[in-house]
Amino acid sequence: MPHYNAYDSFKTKKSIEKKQRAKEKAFGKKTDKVDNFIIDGCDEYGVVIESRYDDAYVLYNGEVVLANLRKDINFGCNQVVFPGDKVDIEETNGTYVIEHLLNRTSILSRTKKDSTRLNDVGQTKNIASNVDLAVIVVAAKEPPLHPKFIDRYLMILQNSNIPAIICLNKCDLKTEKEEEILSIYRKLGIDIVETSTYSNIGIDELKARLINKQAIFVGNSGVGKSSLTNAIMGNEEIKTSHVSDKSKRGRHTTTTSKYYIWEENSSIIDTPGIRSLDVSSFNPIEIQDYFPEFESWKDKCKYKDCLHFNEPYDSCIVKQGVLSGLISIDRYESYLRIMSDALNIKDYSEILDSVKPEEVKKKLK
Ligand SMILES: Nc1nc2c(ncn2[C@@H]2O[C@H](COP(=O)(O)OP(=O)(O)O)[C@@H](O)[C@H]2O)c(=O)[nH]1
Ligand SMILES: [Mg+2]
Ligand SMILES: [Zn+2]
Repeated sequence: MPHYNAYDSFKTKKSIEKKQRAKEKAFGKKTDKVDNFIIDGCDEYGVVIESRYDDAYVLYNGEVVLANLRKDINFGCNQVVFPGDKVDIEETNGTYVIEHLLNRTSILSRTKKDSTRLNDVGQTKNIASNVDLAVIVVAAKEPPLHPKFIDRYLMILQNSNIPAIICLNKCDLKTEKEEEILSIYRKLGIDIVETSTYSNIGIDELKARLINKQAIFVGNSGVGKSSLTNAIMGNEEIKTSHVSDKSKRGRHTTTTSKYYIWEENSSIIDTPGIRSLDVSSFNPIEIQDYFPEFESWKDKCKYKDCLHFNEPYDSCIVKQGVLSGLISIDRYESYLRIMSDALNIKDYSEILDSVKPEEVKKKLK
């Protein structure tokens, strides 16, 4: 696993300097920034369960405490610690302070790692730390299952080097159509667990995947992440919302990521719906790397730097793979959608139409 550290949060000189100035204003002298904030280990660490603007709820010695960030690193930046972070805590007269952050094994981020464009605090979009496994939760229905909801998450997770599985929740509502979509991911070798929190199906299977791991639930609002967390926790502590009948969309109940321990060494981070992956930091030529099924085709494209986008059909073997039905058109559509975001092009429908396999065309008639 690659090693990321908290400097990810203080990415560029510009933002560090800005904070340094703010600190100097507050403390009236130069300090050595965050240099001694990150350490390799300590005797007893706490785990951040919810981070706020300049403090965090930390699970420490079996209880949840509210801890402030150490003064010299607390300068109005809400991107210092994240759920899952291990922190060294000091207590003085009932006041808790996060003195150090333990080195991270992974950090889940919505933006591309090590990008030169991560140049101010507002753009850093880290979600959780030290994640061993991510569960992409989707619903069979309400909201409807669509590959586009899965593909961006797969991209985020691969980019963050975090292993992922898919959990199809609300399997009580599953039909043939959803099974077809799932088969795309089965072919890609992704582990899929089907669950229903209503019928108590698949919960043990899901637990078996999560045991001894720090796991995270990601997925759109309303798919059942909090209900699954409830089912695994085995109590009713976590409130879930009701899908409003009008829009069939879940209402936001979880507004920040939260951390739950359900077994010794086994935890779940429940996240609010992550709206989008920020693709502006990806180089368009790299996006195909996140679509492994293009792999065996793309080297045969006429142009070495083929983007499988605007290139003519007869020069692009990936497009031919889509037309022949050997590459899923839904996945290709996801690819086009992400590419058009990255290239800042609004409409990709013409490209998509040009590769629709005959049977798809017939269906549409
Ligand atoms: N039919 C069905 N509905 C479910 C299931 N699990 C959760 N729901 C409902 O889906 C809605 C959203 O659930 P919630 O856990 O808040 O989703 P979250 O936004 O992903 O955390 C709630 O109304 C739940 O009662 C399930 O297995 N089957
Ligand atoms: Mg929720
Ligand atoms: Zn091509």
